[in-house]
Parts: sequence; C-alpha cells; structure tokens
Amino acid sequence: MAYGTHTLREINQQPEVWQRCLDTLDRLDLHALAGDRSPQSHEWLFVGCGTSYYLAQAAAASATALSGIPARAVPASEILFFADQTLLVRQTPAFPILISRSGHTSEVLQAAELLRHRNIDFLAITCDGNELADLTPRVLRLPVIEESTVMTSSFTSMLLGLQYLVARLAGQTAFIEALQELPAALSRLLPINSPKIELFAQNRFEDVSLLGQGPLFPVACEAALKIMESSSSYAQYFHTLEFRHGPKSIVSSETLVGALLSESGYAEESAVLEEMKQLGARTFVIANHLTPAVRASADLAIELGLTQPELARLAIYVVWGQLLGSYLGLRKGLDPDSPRHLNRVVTLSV
Ligand code: F1P
Repeated sequence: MAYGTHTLREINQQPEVWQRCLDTLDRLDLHALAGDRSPQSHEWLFVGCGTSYYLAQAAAASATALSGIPARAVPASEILFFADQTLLVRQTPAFPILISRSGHTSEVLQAAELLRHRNIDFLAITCDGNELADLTPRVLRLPVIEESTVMTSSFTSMLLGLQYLVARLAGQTAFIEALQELPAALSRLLPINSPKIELFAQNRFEDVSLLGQGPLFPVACEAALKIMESSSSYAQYFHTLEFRHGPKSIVSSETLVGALLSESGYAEESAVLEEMKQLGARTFVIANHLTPAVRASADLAIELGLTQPELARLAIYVVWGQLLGSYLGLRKGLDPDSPRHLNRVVTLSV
C-alpha cells in the first residue's frame, strides 16, 4: 500500500466523520452526562497526553470562552506526580475531563485510578473506549475509527465533541449551529487547499516553527506535533509575538515559519510573519480573511473565508497542519502511516 494511505484518507474523511459525530451528539443527553458538574459549579480540568494534551488545551480555551468560567489543561503525568498542586481544591472543586483516543494510554489510566482513589468524579472522552471507558460512568464515546498512528480525525472530532458539550451546558445554541456547519465548510476547503499544501511540501526545510495566539496556540502546538510525527522533522511552537523574544535567531533560508492568525491579533501577528520573511524564512499563513499584503508576502497562504465564529473554526485550522506534516513526510520518503519510533498508544510497563 502506498505510503501515507491511511493517514491521508483519514484526514480527507474528516467532513464525514465530523457529521457522524455531530449527529451522535445531537442525540445524547449531555446534561445527564455532566450537568451536575457544570463549569459554573466545578473547575473543568482537561487532561490528556501528546495530541490529546494539545486537545485538552484547545478544549480548556473553548470552555473558558463559552462558559465565562476559567478552565485548565494539564498533561496526565502532572496529576500522577503533582496531584495536590494540580487538583488543588479551591472554592470550586475540580471536574477532570480525561481525553484519550485509545482509552489505553498508561498515564491516563493511572490518573483515572488516582482520581477514583480520591473519590473525584470525572468524565472520559474517547474513540476506542477500552479500559478508560470502564473506569467512570460518565463516558462520551465518539464514532471515530482511526487506523493511523498519528491522531487526526480523532483530535478534531473530540475537540468538536467537547466544544459541543460545553456549549450545550452553557445554552450556547448558536455556537452549536456553527459547529454543525463545519463538515460542509471543510468539504469545500479541502480540494482547494490540499493540492497547494502538497506542492508547497516539496520544499526542503530544516527548522519549522508554528505560531498562534489565544485558542489558536494549542492548534499551533498540534500542527507542530503532526509535522514532527509525520515527517520526523524538527518543529517548535510559540505564541506568535513570543517568537521575536529570542527564537527568531534560528531563522534562515532553511526555516519555515507558519502563523495561524487570530482576528484580535491579526495586524501584530502578521507583522511578525513579515519580519521573519525579511530575515529570510519561508512562511505560510492560515487566516479566516487575508489582506492583500499578507497574501502576497506568504509563500503559502490559506484563507478560510468562513462565517462561523473563530472558536468554532479551531478544528478546521488544524487540518492544514495535518496535511503539511503528511506531505512533508512523503517528500522525505517516509511513511506517515508508520512514524519513526512511534506506536499508536504509549503504554508503560510500570
Ligand atoms: C495519545 C498519544 C498520541 C500520539 C500517539 C501515541 O493517545 O500519545 O497523542 O500522537 O498516537 O498516543 P491517546 O491517549 O489519545 O490514545
């Protein structure tokens, strides 16, 4: 089978998978699942590993914005080694949300056991189910079947699921309607942008830096991880304006700097990208609307042109990082379906 077959198929099938997940979510009684642990009464603490940790960060940013109540994200290992600090019982007790595509990751299962030992109720969101689904009665299992080692549709589907859950509890009906428009939006954008990304990935880069602010920062993190995993390339991530404070010293003609431009920081963030272009970097930009200057300057420009609010567009932003990672890997003669040193699940013998 050709290199990358599973991964590219799963990336391109995300509109259908999202539709299936949204249809499932429409039928679920989400108030029964988490209503007595709403963000108004509990501090939602999103927990995951690897891609699922970046998903946790994107979900926490979404929950904070949708509910108006601060939510947090931590790697599962932080609960294992710093439980008291992580689960610090403030005025509002923590309500952990454990995120795991496989439901089999050792750190997540150990965190679940620690929470049960402390009588801390938690919710699990998963695709495969496995042991995690048996450790709590509060399980949100999404109909995502993913063969690839790297997480693609599982990341975006669980993000949509968590955004949908918080929006339902917060009575944000318009936001849910915006999520329901995303499958059609992505179906339209994939054939426009996928060929551009495949062509752009024929360039050679030594360093890749992904930049984002606000809820786009965890999306930049996940895009960088996709590039690392799918192409065994060195990729970093920064808050966009932080890139000036030292990391820009890496910029050369071999460097690729990609920015996911936010609405509120568009002018300042695009100025960073232009500065790196002047220093010799190749650049790519993803934005909902591109000004002519930004479009002309970037070596790869992806414009979404969507009417949905920025927070509802997060899942769509990450798709282009998924494709770039796979196409960079293929250009290097690697197989994104079998990333170097990686297994589909990290299990620890301890
Ligand atoms: C988490 C994870 C992924 C990583 C790789 C190994 O899996 O670390 O983030 O990309 O697939 O597993 P899970 O806990 O979400 O199943």
